[in-house]
Amino acid sequence: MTTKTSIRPLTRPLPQANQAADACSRRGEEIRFPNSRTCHSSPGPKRTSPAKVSSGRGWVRGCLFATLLCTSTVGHARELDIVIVVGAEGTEEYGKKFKTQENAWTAACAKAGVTPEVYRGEKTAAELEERLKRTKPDHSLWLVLIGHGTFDGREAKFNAEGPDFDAKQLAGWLAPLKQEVVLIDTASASGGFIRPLAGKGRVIITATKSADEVFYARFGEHFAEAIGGLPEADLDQDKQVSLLEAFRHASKAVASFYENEGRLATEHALIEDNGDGAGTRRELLESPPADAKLDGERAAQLVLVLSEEERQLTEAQRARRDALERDLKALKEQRSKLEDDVYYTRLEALLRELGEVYTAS
Ligand SMILES: [Ca+2]
Ligand SMILES: [Ca+2]
Repeated sequence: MTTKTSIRPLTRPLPQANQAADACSRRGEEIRFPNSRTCHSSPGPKRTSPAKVSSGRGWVRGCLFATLLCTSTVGHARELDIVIVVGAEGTEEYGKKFKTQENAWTAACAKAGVTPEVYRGEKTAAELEERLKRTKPDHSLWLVLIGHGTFDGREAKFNAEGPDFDAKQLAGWLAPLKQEVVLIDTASASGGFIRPLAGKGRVIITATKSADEVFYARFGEHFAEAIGGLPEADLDQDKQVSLLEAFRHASKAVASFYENEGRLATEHALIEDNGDGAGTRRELLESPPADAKLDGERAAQLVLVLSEEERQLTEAQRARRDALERDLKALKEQRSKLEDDVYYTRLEALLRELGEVYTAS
């Protein structure tokens, strides 16, 4: 666990900060601390993978993991519940597709050390409502919807066996939950689930951009394949696939499908994790407009199948680390508005706390 430490100006960086600076130097970045050395190098080696994405945190994590003084190779238990809902298949062909997705999720959960709960059948809606009432408050929840969706012009619905349920109903069932909730709705018309369900502590991924996109959505097939750790989906090459990476991989695969088929795309996936109720498409993440408030920051930190290094952190350590990384990103975004001394003092303090998270294990 992290212990709170009063921060005072350093005459030289702590070992962790020093190593962060060294790693930074190797990558051709610049980092300076007040009253300490400047680390400034020529451009580092060029990245060879065109798919690799700069997360802005990789170098920090890399060198801090190198300082992780962990004597145990046993991973910590996950405080994560995965609830999978499989809807009405409609036809045998779709039933097979849904089963393939369910199997991919089950396999991914097995790799993650999490036992998924699967709901299907005539009582799906009622059983899901009851299940959500029993959610453990100290566990985060991922809810995965696999199936068809519908839109009657007013409400987007998930087509369960037995009675359907709509976005407002699901929002009501989830309302009492205080923990972080991830909703991955891979059904057609799922875009209609974003606005009623968005909010603080929510990550929502939908196969379509609106309730109007009602044709069968392929997004879920690719997402289920990626979330288990598909190497091609690991854009930042940290040996794990985040929710954001799975979203980007699946969105791109869907776009390629329609392009290769010469067909007009009938599905455009969205991700929403900043709580404003407006989802972001992959294309915007590829070329973000200046000052755009895009989604994806939190989703980039959430992973089902953790890398070997990540498994050495407890959930509490990971949560603290994730919060510090968000603070680090926010600080960098304010860089132009801050005096050098203020910026580097805050940067140093954050790196020091990050170091404490890793050495506390
Ligand atoms: Ca990754
Ligand atoms: Ca948003």
